[in-house]
Amino acid sequence: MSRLAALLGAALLAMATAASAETVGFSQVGAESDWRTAFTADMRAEAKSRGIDLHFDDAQGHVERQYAAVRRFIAEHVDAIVIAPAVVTGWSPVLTEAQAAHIPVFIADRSVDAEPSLFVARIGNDTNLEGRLAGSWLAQASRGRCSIVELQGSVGAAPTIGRKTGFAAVIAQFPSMRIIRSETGDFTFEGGKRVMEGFIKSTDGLKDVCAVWAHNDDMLLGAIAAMKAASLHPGKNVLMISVDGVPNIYRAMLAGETNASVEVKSDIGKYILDVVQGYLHGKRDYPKWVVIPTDLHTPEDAAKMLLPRPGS
Ligand code: GZL
Repeated sequence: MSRLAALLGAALLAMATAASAETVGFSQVGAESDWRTAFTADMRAEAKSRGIDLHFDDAQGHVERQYAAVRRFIAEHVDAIVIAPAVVTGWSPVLTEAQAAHIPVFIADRSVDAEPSLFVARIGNDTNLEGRLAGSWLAQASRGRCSIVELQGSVGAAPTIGRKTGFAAVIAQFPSMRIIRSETGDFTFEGGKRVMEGFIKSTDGLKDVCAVWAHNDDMLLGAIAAMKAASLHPGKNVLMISVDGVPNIYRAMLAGETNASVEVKSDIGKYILDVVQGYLHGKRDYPKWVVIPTDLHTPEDAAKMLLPRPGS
């Protein structure tokens, strides 16, 4: 009898656990960069560790697919929806539909320009600060005299807007610092390589260029590949700076090919799901923006930054 009772108890516990597990829809931008794929892996692992049933959708960079994913999550009657938005605009209609269905929405990573009442909170980094930190580092490294080429992120994405604005605000204080070329590489390695190949082939090439500023590490790594193929020396006679702090940028620092990266934490699943589960369990005093901290790293930090993180 005791064996049967134990089996029944285990079955009831499993049923109760399954019944209490939250179902969360997660609409992800895509898989355009090492930062993005690390964020996705972290969200999947964190959801699994919490027994959350994660409905995942990769929009492959197309915001229209994100709208469709959110509508699918609504039809699936998920308990909550997390969105990492590809672009800042166009979100109000589908967020209104989620609100009408009484499903709480949480914005993760990038921001949206929608009415704040349409989502519980945004859990994400300060992209304008990232641009300012990069601009400040370059002003110091170049002693305030630098002609810069810029590799922009995806058009209309919050990190593109924030980093460009923050960086420009800092260099505007230095009359001898200016951006002489700027194009989008869409946050990808291939995009950065293609844009840099175009800069190198242009009339003046990289003559007089003091620095390359890229809105993320993947584009800078692509630019480094293009520069090395043209027998140029990135990180030596051209200062190189980017954003994200992915492992390959620290490897490039150790190889002397880049000089600084502003870290954007990608292991943010715990922060996001803490807010989601807290809200589902009745907590209501969240700020509209839960800020994820950032920091700038240089080659002196690179070896340490490549060590396994505690708890990883
Ligand atoms: C973090 C994230 C950005 C990364 C890029 O702001 O939204 O998008 O910097 C990614 O690598 O494509």
